[in-house]
Amino acid sequence: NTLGIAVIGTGKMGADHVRRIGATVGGARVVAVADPDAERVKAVAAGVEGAAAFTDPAAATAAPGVDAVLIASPGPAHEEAILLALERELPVLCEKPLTPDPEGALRVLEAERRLGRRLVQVGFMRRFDAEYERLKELLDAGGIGRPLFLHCRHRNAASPSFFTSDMLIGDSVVHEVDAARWLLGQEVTAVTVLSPRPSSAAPEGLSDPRLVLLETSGGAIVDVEIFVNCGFGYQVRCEAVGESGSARIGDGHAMVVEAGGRWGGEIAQDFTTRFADAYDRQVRRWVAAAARGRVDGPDAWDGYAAAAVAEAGLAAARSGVRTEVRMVERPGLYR
Ligand code: ISE
Repeated sequence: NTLGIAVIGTGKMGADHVRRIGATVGGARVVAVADPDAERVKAVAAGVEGAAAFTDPAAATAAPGVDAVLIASPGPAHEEAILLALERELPVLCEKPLTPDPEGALRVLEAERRLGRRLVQVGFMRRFDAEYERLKELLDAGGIGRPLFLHCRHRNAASPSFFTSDMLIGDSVVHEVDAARWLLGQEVTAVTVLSPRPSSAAPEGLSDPRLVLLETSGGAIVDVEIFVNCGFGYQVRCEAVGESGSARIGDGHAMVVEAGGRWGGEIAQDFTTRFADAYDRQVRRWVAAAARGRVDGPDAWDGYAAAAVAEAGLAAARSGVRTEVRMVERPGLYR
């Protein structure tokens, strides 16, 4: 029995997921794709046998054979697409951010509360990355003692033309927010954002890079350098410092070449390359759980928490002062 998937949004991530479902994910196939760009969606559908193209997400979600929905449209379009899927009680994998603001995420939580079950997984794919998993195992086993700091570096070679200063926090640092919550098993309670004079490589008006400080409920501190026009490649690093040791991931030294009197390696240029395995495993796990009508990855609560932290981060970036995160109490469904 194959799971029929509707993919909403056929930009960079949506097209990559369509390719992935065809190439590396068993037990599932794409039966519908939707994108407001009619030419683009037709071209993507043409590459998949039996996939129908739509410009309207509602029509794609209601198409025959759709058992689950993968949402990869821009953040502001997520809420509507999720609610459409939930109306039909379909399992959802939604790219991050779940919603750009906590209010939208709360409406998703409310829709799941009415259904009485969780159907939404958020695309925090770092939880499926082998290095992150090892770090989490080490921390959980107490291998470096109580964590004091996470020092994170998040660099993109270049930002796309539509990228804004808010997106450095809401679209990029949101990954570190989720990774920190997951690795530490704590909530983020306060955010401070420092913005140096922008890099001259950053597009006009973009506050890039930035330093984001997160405080957590267990008294740890997470510092994140976000630099989305670093020029040289895609790098995501994390060093955990605990009371009795430290551990580092993301050096990317999978292969070191020594030749011609030099040593060196390659730096991935893009997240679809660096996290290719994580994306594959994420979608496979989602498909396996969705086939049983379940969610076993990061859920809507995780999406809400990240949105609440992002909201505090945006306020902190504007005001320049430390801003506390406001969150509702965790509903029973998510405990
Ligand atoms: C993008 O949306 C991602 O999710 C990438 O992982 C991140 O590195 C990038 O900065 C975001 O724009």
